[in-house]
Amino acid sequence: MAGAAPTTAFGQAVIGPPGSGKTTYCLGMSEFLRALGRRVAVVNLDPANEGLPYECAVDVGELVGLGDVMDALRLGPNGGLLYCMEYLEANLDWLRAKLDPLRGHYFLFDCPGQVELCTHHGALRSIFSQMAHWDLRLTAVHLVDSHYCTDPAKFISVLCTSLATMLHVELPHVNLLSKMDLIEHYGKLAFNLDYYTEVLDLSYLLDHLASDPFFRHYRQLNEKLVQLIEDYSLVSFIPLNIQDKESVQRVLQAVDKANGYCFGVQEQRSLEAMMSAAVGADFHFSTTLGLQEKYLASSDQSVEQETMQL
Ligand SMILES: Nc1nc2c(ncn2[C@@H]2O[C@H](COP(=O)(O)OP(=O)(O)OP(=O)(O)O)[C@@H](O)[C@H]2O)c(=O)[nH]1
Ligand SMILES: [Mg+2]
Repeated sequence: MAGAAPTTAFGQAVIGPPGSGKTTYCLGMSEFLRALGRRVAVVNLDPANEGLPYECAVDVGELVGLGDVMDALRLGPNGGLLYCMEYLEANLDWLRAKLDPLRGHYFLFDCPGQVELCTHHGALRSIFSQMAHWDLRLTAVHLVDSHYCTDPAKFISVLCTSLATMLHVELPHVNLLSKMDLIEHYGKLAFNLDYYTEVLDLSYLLDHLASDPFFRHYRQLNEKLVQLIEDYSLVSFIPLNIQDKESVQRVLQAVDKANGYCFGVQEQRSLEAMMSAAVGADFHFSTTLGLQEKYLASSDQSVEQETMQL
């Protein structure tokens, strides 16, 4: 049988600003994956997370507590959190000892929301990089609240943060616009949703901003920022409604492609994934979506194996 060595593990590092929906995503994605028949282990790497809605296989809170750190070192919540991540970085043996018995599982890492951890602080990147040495192949799943689409200035700042995160974290990367179920409540968007997800011609955003007397003064700055984003040509988004199975399926498809899961242990799966990549279409997943839906409805645990063999 061709494919990855049995020790290779796959998973997702779920990152994004505070309140973007990371913990909710971990719950929704873990339920979806279990319905597909994958063995899932959710790892909480956020010491600030309280009352976790999912069953947690490993909790960083067992290693270091945010409250203890704040009290002992007289730090605020932000500084305390950064210290906790540095402490984890310095004690990765603990994490490895927790993860090794879970080999064979698909990992979801629920990460802290401090933006600096993903844009310039080194601890989280170093933890991910060490995991790669443990043959743990992660996709960074970066959630951004779709609310930001409603304001062109906020959307430009989100594009900058997403680009900085992609460059800093150094993992295969998928950006998501979360909470799509709420987008209609936020008011009418200035452009079609595709415009925000594809991130193509940003000059329209500039024109839209120029109509605001405040932002007119910053046109040159915004032009340079937009030019930078377009020059890298890296940022795009997938819309996510965590309640909608098709939406979660589309996300999973992109994540599996990014971390190589779809080229994994089953020869058949590898072949179909390679054909998909070759023809530039979602050959395997889209043809089996109907079947997966059917099995999801009946919660059949063997669905993934069966669909892979089609
Ligand atoms: N309507 C809606 N609400 C959501 C969705 N995802 C998350 N929420 C809500 O948004 C709030 C924040 O969600 P969390 O999952 O805790 O966000 P988080 O990114 O883990 O937050 P931090 O851990 O504080 O950084 C909660 O009240 C969730 O119920 C979604 O897809 N739709
Ligand atoms: Mg959380």
